Order: sequence, then structure tokens, then C-alpha cells
Amino acid sequence: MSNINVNTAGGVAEQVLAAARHLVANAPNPQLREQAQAVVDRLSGPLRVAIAGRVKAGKSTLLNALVGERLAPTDAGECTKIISRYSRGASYEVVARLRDGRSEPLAFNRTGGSLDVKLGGLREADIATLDVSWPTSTLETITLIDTPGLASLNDENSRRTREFLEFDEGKPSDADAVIYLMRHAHRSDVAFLDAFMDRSVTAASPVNAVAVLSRADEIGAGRLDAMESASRIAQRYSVDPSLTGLCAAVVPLAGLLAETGLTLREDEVAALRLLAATPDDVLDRMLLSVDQFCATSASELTVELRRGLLDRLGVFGVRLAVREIRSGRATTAAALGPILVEQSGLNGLRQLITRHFMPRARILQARSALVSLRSLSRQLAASVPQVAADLDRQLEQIEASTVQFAQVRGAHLVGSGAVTVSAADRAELDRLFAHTEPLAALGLSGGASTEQVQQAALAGIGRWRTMAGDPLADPSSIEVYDTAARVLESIYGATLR
Ligand SMILES: Nc1nc2c(ncn2[C@@H]2O[C@H](COP(=O)(O)OP(=O)(O)O)[C@@H](O)[C@H]2O)c(=O)[nH]1
Ligand SMILES: [Mg+2]
Repeated sequence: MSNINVNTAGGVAEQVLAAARHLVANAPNPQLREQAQAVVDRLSGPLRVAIAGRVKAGKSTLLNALVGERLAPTDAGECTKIISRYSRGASYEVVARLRDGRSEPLAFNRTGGSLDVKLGGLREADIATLDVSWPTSTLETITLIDTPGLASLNDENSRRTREFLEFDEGKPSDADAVIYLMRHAHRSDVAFLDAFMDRSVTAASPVNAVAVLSRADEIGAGRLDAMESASRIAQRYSVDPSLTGLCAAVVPLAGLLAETGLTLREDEVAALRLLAATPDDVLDRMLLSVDQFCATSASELTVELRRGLLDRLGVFGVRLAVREIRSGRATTAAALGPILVEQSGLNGLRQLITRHFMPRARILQARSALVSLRSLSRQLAASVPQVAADLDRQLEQIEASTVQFAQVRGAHLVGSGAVTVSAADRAELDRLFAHTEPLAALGLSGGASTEQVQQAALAGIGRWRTMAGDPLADPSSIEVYDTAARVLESIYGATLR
């Protein structure tokens, strides 16, 4: 039973891939061949997830936490103004993709852990993206994209970031999905989120965007209950109508704690042990502010070491580490690191990525690829109308023959709250729209027989068709019910083959 596949031709991504390969073979000039090849490469690689949000929201820090290494520079150095793509590669390599289409390998070294890329003779404005290849298993299933961030809606970096993330029918995007970082008390972040997500259903939506309440440890001045407060705030955001239309969920995260937990050094823990030996009243006073923490008389640690600890851990992290060391639960980097990661919320974000992005990764990739191919077709229309028409025909066929794009649209309509249904219907729709595998889509166990699948599908088809026929239902609802029925029909159809 388990090998029934809704799209027998290997799924929509494979169909789009075939169209892209066809274009590579028939491209009228090298430049177009290269562009078509880029679509092929992209579909053959992992999901591309962009990390977006305001300047200083903690984007680069989060990227490092997800990779498990300090790679992306985390202060406003030169390269943090350029969009950087981190993907798994056979060797360590940094290549600048230039706006004029050329590429140039760049020299780099790692100072204080993070990459220090030498732009050489290149100007920042000439560089479209930096491609960083890194041989690490953490980048096996996703490619991460660090964006410069939004400062205001019209400054140059913000423009670049938005250009990069926005995509609609006419404009390809380099990202398939987005993790959007916002800090507490930045209500205007919601406006930013809105500004580059509220496009059309093909732009970022609850289907391909999740949000992170970032720098969560700083909530409430770094008190030890900061993460609990952050969880409650994230929970509230998750059901806030101004956000539910834009992203699937909001999770709290202390990216710095995660990054440091994964890269903690023994000498840092030695410094923390010294700090833990400081009398309580002195330590409490020290942790009131950065100035107090660094005041020379306060501890035996050098000011430099203290600064280092704050940079790596923040006030909350220092408090937490001291508590763990004093209790005897963790006195080495090997023991303390995992505790920091556990507290950081990183696992929650990882689960969200796994649960929310990964099941529909191929369809999200197919969708971006389709947009890219359509844009290539428009470029071709004037010079080689036959090739363009041929490509258009293939793309139309793919779209007509698959229910998967309708699933994504349905998921958007339900996820964004544009269509509201009962809780039971919602659970069923969420399943039907998230999965391409029949048993998962129907919520049946692995042992279900073909007859059981057919029965469940037929029952659902009847019910959703009836709902779609309701003369009082609005067009979006009808579309959702209709798509649910189509998904079930394709499942039923697959059992007959
Ligand atoms: N306390 C705290 N500081 C953070 C956190 N994440 C980032 N930072 C700090 O905030 C500053 C900006 O972080 P960065 O990752 O460069 O932000 P970006 O501009 O969004 O890429 C850096 O000094 C980080 O160390 C966090 O979770 N907690
Ligand atoms: Mg950054």
C-alpha cells in the first residue's frame, strides 16, 4: 500500500526538472543555458531557506546555530551587507556571483571563528550574492541564506533584501522558504513582515514562512525566567490575526545561546568557573549592567575575558551558566554546551522546520523553479518564440496535471485564515494539503489496506464536494473544498493503477 504515489510521474518537482533539462538542451545561447542549468541545479539541491528580518535581529547568529559553527560574521562588517548563501559542498570555498553574470572565487580566513571574506578588487555593489560552500552535514537538507536585513523600507540593504525575497508570478525569488526574525516590542516588524509577504498567494505565506521571536533571552532584562516569558509572548503572536496570515507559527529563540552552546570552548568554561566563585551579592551587582559587569574591581577575571563572556553568552547566558556550574550539574564545556542549546529554543525551531518545511520541500522548490522558468520563457519570447512557446506549453501541462500547487494554495487559504472551518475540518484539511503520501494525507496507519484507503477517499470526496456545492459558500471556501476533493480523487485514482 505504501508505494501508491499521487503523482505517478515522480511528482511535480521532477516534471519541472525535466522541463528545465529540456531547456538546457535546447537553449539558443550560452547565457540562457546557464540560467536554465541554474534552475536544474536548484531543483537537484536542498530547499533554500532565507533568514530575514531587521538589522541586528540575530539572523547571522541563528544561521551559525543552525549550521553548528561560527561561519557568518555577526557584526556589521562588510560582508554582512551582502546576501550570502551557505550550502554543503565538497570543499571550503567562497565564490562571488557578480551582477554581470560572472563569478569569482574569493580568498577568506576565519578570525574569531567567523568567515572573513576578502572582496579583493570587487565592489560590494557589483556582487549579487556570496556563495559559501562548506562540507558539513548540517547543510545536507537545507541551504541557508543570510540576508542583510531590513532597516527601513527604503534604504538600499532593505531594498536588496526585499527584492531577493519577494516573488510573485512575474519575479523569481532565490528562496523557497523564509524564517523571519522579529524582536519583542518591535511591533513595526509586523508591518515589515507584511510589506514583503503580503503579495499574492505565491509570495511568502503561512505555507513557506515561519517566524522567530529572536533574542528571546533579552526579554525581561535577562532574568532566568526570560525563556518562559518569551514562550508566552510567542504563543500570543502565533494567534495574532496580523501574523497568522503571514507565517505559520512563532517560536521563541535565543540564537546566541544556541550558537555558543554548540561552539563552547573549555577556556570559556574555565572563565565561567572563576566567575561562579564570585560571592553572590557581588555577582548580582555585576549582572545588573554591562558597565557593572566590566568594572575592574568586581572580579578576578580580566575585563577582556568578561567582555568575551558577555559577547558569547549575554547576561541571561552568564546567569544560566553560573547557576549550572554552582549546582555542579555542568562544569565542563561538554556538559554545559548542551544545556545552553536546550534552553535556547533551537530544538523547537528545528522541529518547526522539519514539520513545516520538509514535508512540502519538493513542492516549494518546484514552485520557485516554475516561476524562474516562466521568467526565462518571457526572455526567450522575442528571440526564439518557438522555444518559448514549447516551454510555456510544458509548464501549463505540469500545472494542469498536478494537484500539488492547488494544495499549496489551499494550505495558504486555510493557514492564513482567509477560509475558516471547524476544528475537525481544519485538521483534515491540514493533513490533505501538507502531504503527498496517501496514508499520511488520509491520516491512516501504515497497515491500512487498499480498500480502506479507497473507502476513506470516497467518503471524503462526497463530503467535500457537497460543501463545495453550497450556494452560500464564498469563492475561497469553494476553492479549498474543491481542492480537498481533488486531492482525494487523485489518491483514489492512484489505487486503481
Ligand atoms: N542576547 C542575545 N544577543 C544576540 C542574540 N542573537 C544575536 N545577538 C547579538 O545581537 C547582535 C546582532 O546579531 P546578528 O546575528 O549579527 O544580527 P543580524 O544583523 O540580524 O545578522 C550581535 O551582537 C549578537 O551577538 C540572542 O539570541 N541573544
Ligand atoms: Mg547579519
